[in-house]
Amino acid sequence: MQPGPDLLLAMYAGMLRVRLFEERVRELFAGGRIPGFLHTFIGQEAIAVGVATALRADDYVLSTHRGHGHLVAKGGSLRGLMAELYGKANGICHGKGGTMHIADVSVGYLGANGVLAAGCVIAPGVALSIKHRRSRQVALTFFGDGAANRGPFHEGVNMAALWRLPVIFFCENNRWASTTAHAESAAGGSIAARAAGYGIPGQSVDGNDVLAVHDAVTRAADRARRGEGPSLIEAILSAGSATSRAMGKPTAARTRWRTDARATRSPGSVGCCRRAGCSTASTSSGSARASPPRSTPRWRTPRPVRCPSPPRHSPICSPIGPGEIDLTLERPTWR
Ligand SMILES: Cc1ncc(C[n+]2csc(CCOP(=O)(O)OP(=O)(O)O)c2C)c(N)n1
Ligand SMILES: [Mg+2]
Repeated sequence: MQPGPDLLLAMYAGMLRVRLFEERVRELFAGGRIPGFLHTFIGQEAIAVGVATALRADDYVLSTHRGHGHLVAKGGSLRGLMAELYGKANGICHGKGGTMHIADVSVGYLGANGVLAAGCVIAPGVALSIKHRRSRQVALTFFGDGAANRGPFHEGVNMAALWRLPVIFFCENNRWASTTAHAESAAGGSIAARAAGYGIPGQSVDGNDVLAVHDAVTRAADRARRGEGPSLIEAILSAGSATSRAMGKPTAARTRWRTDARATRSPGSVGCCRRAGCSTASTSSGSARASPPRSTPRWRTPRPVRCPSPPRHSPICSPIGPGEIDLTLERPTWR
């Protein structure tokens, strides 16, 4: 089914929102203002938005180490996310999670995860709960092409298929796992084709095509809600997405990757956004810089995380509005 103009516009705005947020995060990280490690979502915007717009607001998403875009598209708060990246007390996980451990249960985002393919075995557990509660929700887990070569992928798909659980296994194939090329590390080539071994539907889609992603997830979600079990979707990105790397020092493989004809087709790379009044988006959160750092020292057992109230933007994203983030930068207080 072809989405109407409102949904198309929302998709476009959502992809822009993800891209502009990540561009700002990348700048801040490069400037030493955000601590730790960083895997941005640049170049994979169509996947996050295609998925989020196909799911219900109460469906669950389990993310990867590269999860900012998934959260933003699912309706997560930009302020809360930016504050989390800064390690501030008003971050979505009180500044204790950081980029690879963000979570926001209030929007159905059950968490990023630094352990590759971990979501593949957590999602069947979530789906088992859905099945028991008969809530007709769906649990979608993202994982990378590298993660697809780990055991938990096979364990999770096997169990979900056996018990007909409402899971969507969604592989983001950006053709690289750190410095290892997919073509040189995955037997058989197609990850979607592995579905046949478990007797479930498997489909490859163009990961730069938001409509193709939306369509594939809509069908997989319908099937899951009908009680027919899981599906496997592989979204393939053209010649490597703009960020199939963590930010770090250049290596020979990274240099090779950079010479790929990448990003030219990536959906967030459109040039009209600044004219469209979105220039405030290339900024960091004012509340993040101004708010206090997390108060609990690292070595104490953290208190249970209290989830913030639902953010005001809908899962179908709107462009970043004036005031939502601002241009002012300061040295972060932990330094
Ligand atoms: C179990 C495990 N092994 C190794 C790593 C180190 N590691 C972090 S990212 C990464 C590459 C992941 O590639 P892929 O799954 O394709 O995701 P992408 O980074 O391309 O989005 C590796 C090996 C890890 N985080 N977890
Ligand atoms: Mg990859």
